[in-house]
Amino acid sequence: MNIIRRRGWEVAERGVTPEHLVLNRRSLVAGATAMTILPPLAARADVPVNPAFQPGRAVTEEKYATTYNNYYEFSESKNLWREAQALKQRPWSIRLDGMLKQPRTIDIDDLLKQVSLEERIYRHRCVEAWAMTVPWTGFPVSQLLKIAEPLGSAKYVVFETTQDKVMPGLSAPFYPWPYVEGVTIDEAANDLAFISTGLYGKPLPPQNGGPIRLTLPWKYGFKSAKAIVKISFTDKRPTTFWESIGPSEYGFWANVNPAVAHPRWSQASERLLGSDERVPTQIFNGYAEQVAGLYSDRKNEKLFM
Ligand SMILES: Nc1nc2c(c(=O)[nH]1)N[C@H]1C(S)=C(S)[C@@H](COP(=O)(O)O)O[C@H]1N2
Ligand SMILES: [Mo]
Repeated sequence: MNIIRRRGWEVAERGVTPEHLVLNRRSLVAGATAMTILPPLAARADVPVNPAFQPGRAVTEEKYATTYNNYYEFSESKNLWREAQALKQRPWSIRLDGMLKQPRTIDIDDLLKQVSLEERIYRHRCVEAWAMTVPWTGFPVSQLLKIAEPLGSAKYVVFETTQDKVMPGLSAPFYPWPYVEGVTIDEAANDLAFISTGLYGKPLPPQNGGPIRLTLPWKYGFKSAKAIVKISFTDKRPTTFWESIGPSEYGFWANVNPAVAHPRWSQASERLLGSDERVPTQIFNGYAEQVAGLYSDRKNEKLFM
């Protein structure tokens, strides 16, 4: 007989309940103890699940999403999660800078008190053609815009990743650190644009970009900058990290499109983490209804790579 030792909070009926419901219920129970020892607002288990975001496919098992990562500050390999634990998640502050009413530095926990957290299940599509489906906790970027109060003349929001001594990749030559990503203000204001502070009902693990990262599910994953320490507003399009390394391979817009191949491989399908199943890739990663309108007046731009 197979004897399974369960921790107190694990639910027994896992086999008959859809995976994401199990995850939510489990984290609800786990939350009671987690809240007393963890930062209070990062990913409380009692945040409402937003039912508007149905991923249309199974949620990826947590162990795959948290052990197969892209995070070049740590390593070029996918197996960096252990090393990433060295990145201290508190204290953590974020510089709000550039074309906004009042440049300032804000503590992450002060920021989290000013937003309403929710959980959303999003599809994620890496430009390398692997994909996952995960429940993020966080808040829409539009709430950040309200707090930051950019000037009417600002056209872009730029997100910058921390540069910490525990990140061995920073000493690798060639890469133009810090990791910088950006979107237009109207993209940032779209309801899909999200700032994540949690994953699977828990505080966002360092390897996934904890304590705070961008999550743009209709764009290739490299647009979603991790471990954000600076958010600035500008009227000039920023040169983003991957774009400056290879502009023909990783453009500024980077919207998912199965019909536009990467110079070195097709983007027609993707491999789901965990099952390794190959499924067709969808235009805007399946979020065209929400975001296609952002691009109707931008036909002259290289929108898809
Ligand atoms: N700072 C930083 N952010 C980053 C990256 C990185 O190397 N450094 N990799 C990007 C890429 S290519 C992807 S696919 C996603 C991966 O997120 P995940 O590891 O949580 O799945 O993070 C993005 N954000
Ligand atoms: Mo990626």
